Amino acid sequence: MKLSGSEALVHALEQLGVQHIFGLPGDHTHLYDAIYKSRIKHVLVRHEQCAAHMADGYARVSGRVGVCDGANGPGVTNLLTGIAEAFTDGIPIVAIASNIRLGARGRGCFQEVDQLNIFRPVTKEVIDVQTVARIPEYVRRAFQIAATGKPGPVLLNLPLDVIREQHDYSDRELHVDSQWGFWPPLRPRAESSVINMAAKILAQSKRPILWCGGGAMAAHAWPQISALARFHKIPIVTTFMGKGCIAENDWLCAGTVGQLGKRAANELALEADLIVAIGSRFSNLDTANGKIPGPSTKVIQVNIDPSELGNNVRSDLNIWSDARLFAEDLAAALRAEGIDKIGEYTQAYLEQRHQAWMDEYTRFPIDGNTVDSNHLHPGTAIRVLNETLQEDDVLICDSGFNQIWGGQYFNVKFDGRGYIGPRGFGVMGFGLPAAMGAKTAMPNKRFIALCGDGGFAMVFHELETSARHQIPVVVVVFNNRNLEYIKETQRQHFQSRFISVDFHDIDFAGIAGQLGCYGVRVRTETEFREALELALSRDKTTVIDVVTPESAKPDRYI
Ligand SMILES: Cc1ncc(C[n+]2csc(CCOP(=O)(O)OP(=O)(O)O)c2C)c(N)n1
Ligand SMILES: [Mg+2]
Repeated sequence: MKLSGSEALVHALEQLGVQHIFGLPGDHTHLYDAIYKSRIKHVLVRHEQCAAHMADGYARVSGRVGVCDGANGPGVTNLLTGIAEAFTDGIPIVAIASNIRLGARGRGCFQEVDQLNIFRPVTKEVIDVQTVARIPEYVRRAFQIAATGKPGPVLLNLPLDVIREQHDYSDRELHVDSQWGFWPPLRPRAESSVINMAAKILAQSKRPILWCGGGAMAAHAWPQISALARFHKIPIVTTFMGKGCIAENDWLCAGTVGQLGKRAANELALEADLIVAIGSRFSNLDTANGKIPGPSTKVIQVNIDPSELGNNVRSDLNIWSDARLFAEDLAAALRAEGIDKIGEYTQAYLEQRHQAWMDEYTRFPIDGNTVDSNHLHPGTAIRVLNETLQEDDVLICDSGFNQIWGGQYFNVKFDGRGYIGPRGFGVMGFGLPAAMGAKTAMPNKRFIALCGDGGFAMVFHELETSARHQIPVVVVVFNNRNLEYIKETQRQHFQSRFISVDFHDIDFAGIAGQLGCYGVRVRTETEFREALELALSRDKTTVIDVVTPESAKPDRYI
């Protein structure tokens, strides 16, 4: 069949089940014309960084590989920050990068930049397409690499002359296997001897915990992991990336662990004699810079990326496996040995720990944080979110204190991805576009972006995108009129010599109105509750600008 490179590309994307692409055009109009003639919907954004975040949010909730695009030169470099977030969080995205003509390379022509090398450190692979006949093959390869192993982004670099060229494709050249459009498409399994060893160590432990990270979520392993925990009564702590691996109102869940985590989880992790870490790389935040696990705690580390095993924390048993298969296989091994309850923890003890964590947020405002009738404390706002949101609503956080408020106190009420955050890279501006991407993938679910005023101001232009494409989300902005996460450091360590952390007050509700969305500014619990309930019932994006005290900060235990 005779097709242009662009048409072959779109044909390949269709075979992979791609339904949406987020991006902004440039010289690759040829590709846009091919999309125009296809079943794929193009979501025009206002800034390419947001296109990458949208593809990221889309991928996280849907189990599909996210797709975004940018125009040669600045459009592609604008994608970079969003792609770096996906890389550090292990989220599969294919970034379609148009590039100047292959024939013009090296002559410093308009918009020439070394896209290939700029993206190498933040992608699993950079694919430079040089032959029109191989476009479908390269598309397949991009998706396959993005989705398999530890997922992550791939840059598909497409010179303009290659996508404009015509080629008479054979059926074989055109065929792309649809399995690579979804993740994880394949799951590696550990040998049974290793699983048996893990079962033995676990059965002998007295205070075991499961420690679940982003890899557990990437493997969609929450049904198997929560079943394992519930059957054998093993408590779970999660990293921020693993939050929701078991419903947080379950007494077996002790909450988020690490430097920004909660007391209950950290204490449990420190007193554990065995940590079974599933899909966690033991990052510096999660180990509180090496304070957890304690020196006498045994560690079994399970990861799909063998280079993570024993990398940050000494591990007594390394298991190279998909998280879901590991949980399944371990459960089967324990069953085969007739092992029922594991460890010495009593339900009463774990329940009391869980309750202590649950009670904490209901006590806000605490710790001397200033609050008056003109300001709503973020802790109170989280309580209102917990009381108002329904079981399968999803909170998507930004970077800054808002993410920590959400990570520590938001209560995921089901086993699964009820909380999403930019954990690996901590990029400001993630919340709104990631929520829009998620909503595009799952239009029947409700997504609530929780942002700081600093992060939201970097991306609020996408409200217009949300109005134009009818992608309704709820945005809650904790508006403290400053970069409080940084300001607190200046307060603590620089004797409050504040520099470049304070803004003028922006009324984001007013901006939302200008951009075709609803907006409301609230200052009290009642106003927030009413605004939230209304926002959740609407089919248009609402921004709730919550006027918070300037210096409210979440707890840090470790
Ligand atoms: C793009 C980007 N720039 C800078 C930072 C460094 N940084 C981390 S948190 C933060 C402050 C965030 O302020 P805001 O969004 O208002 O949230 P708050 O901490 O006030 O709740 C900054 C500047 C970052 N993470 N990302
Ligand atoms: Mg702020």
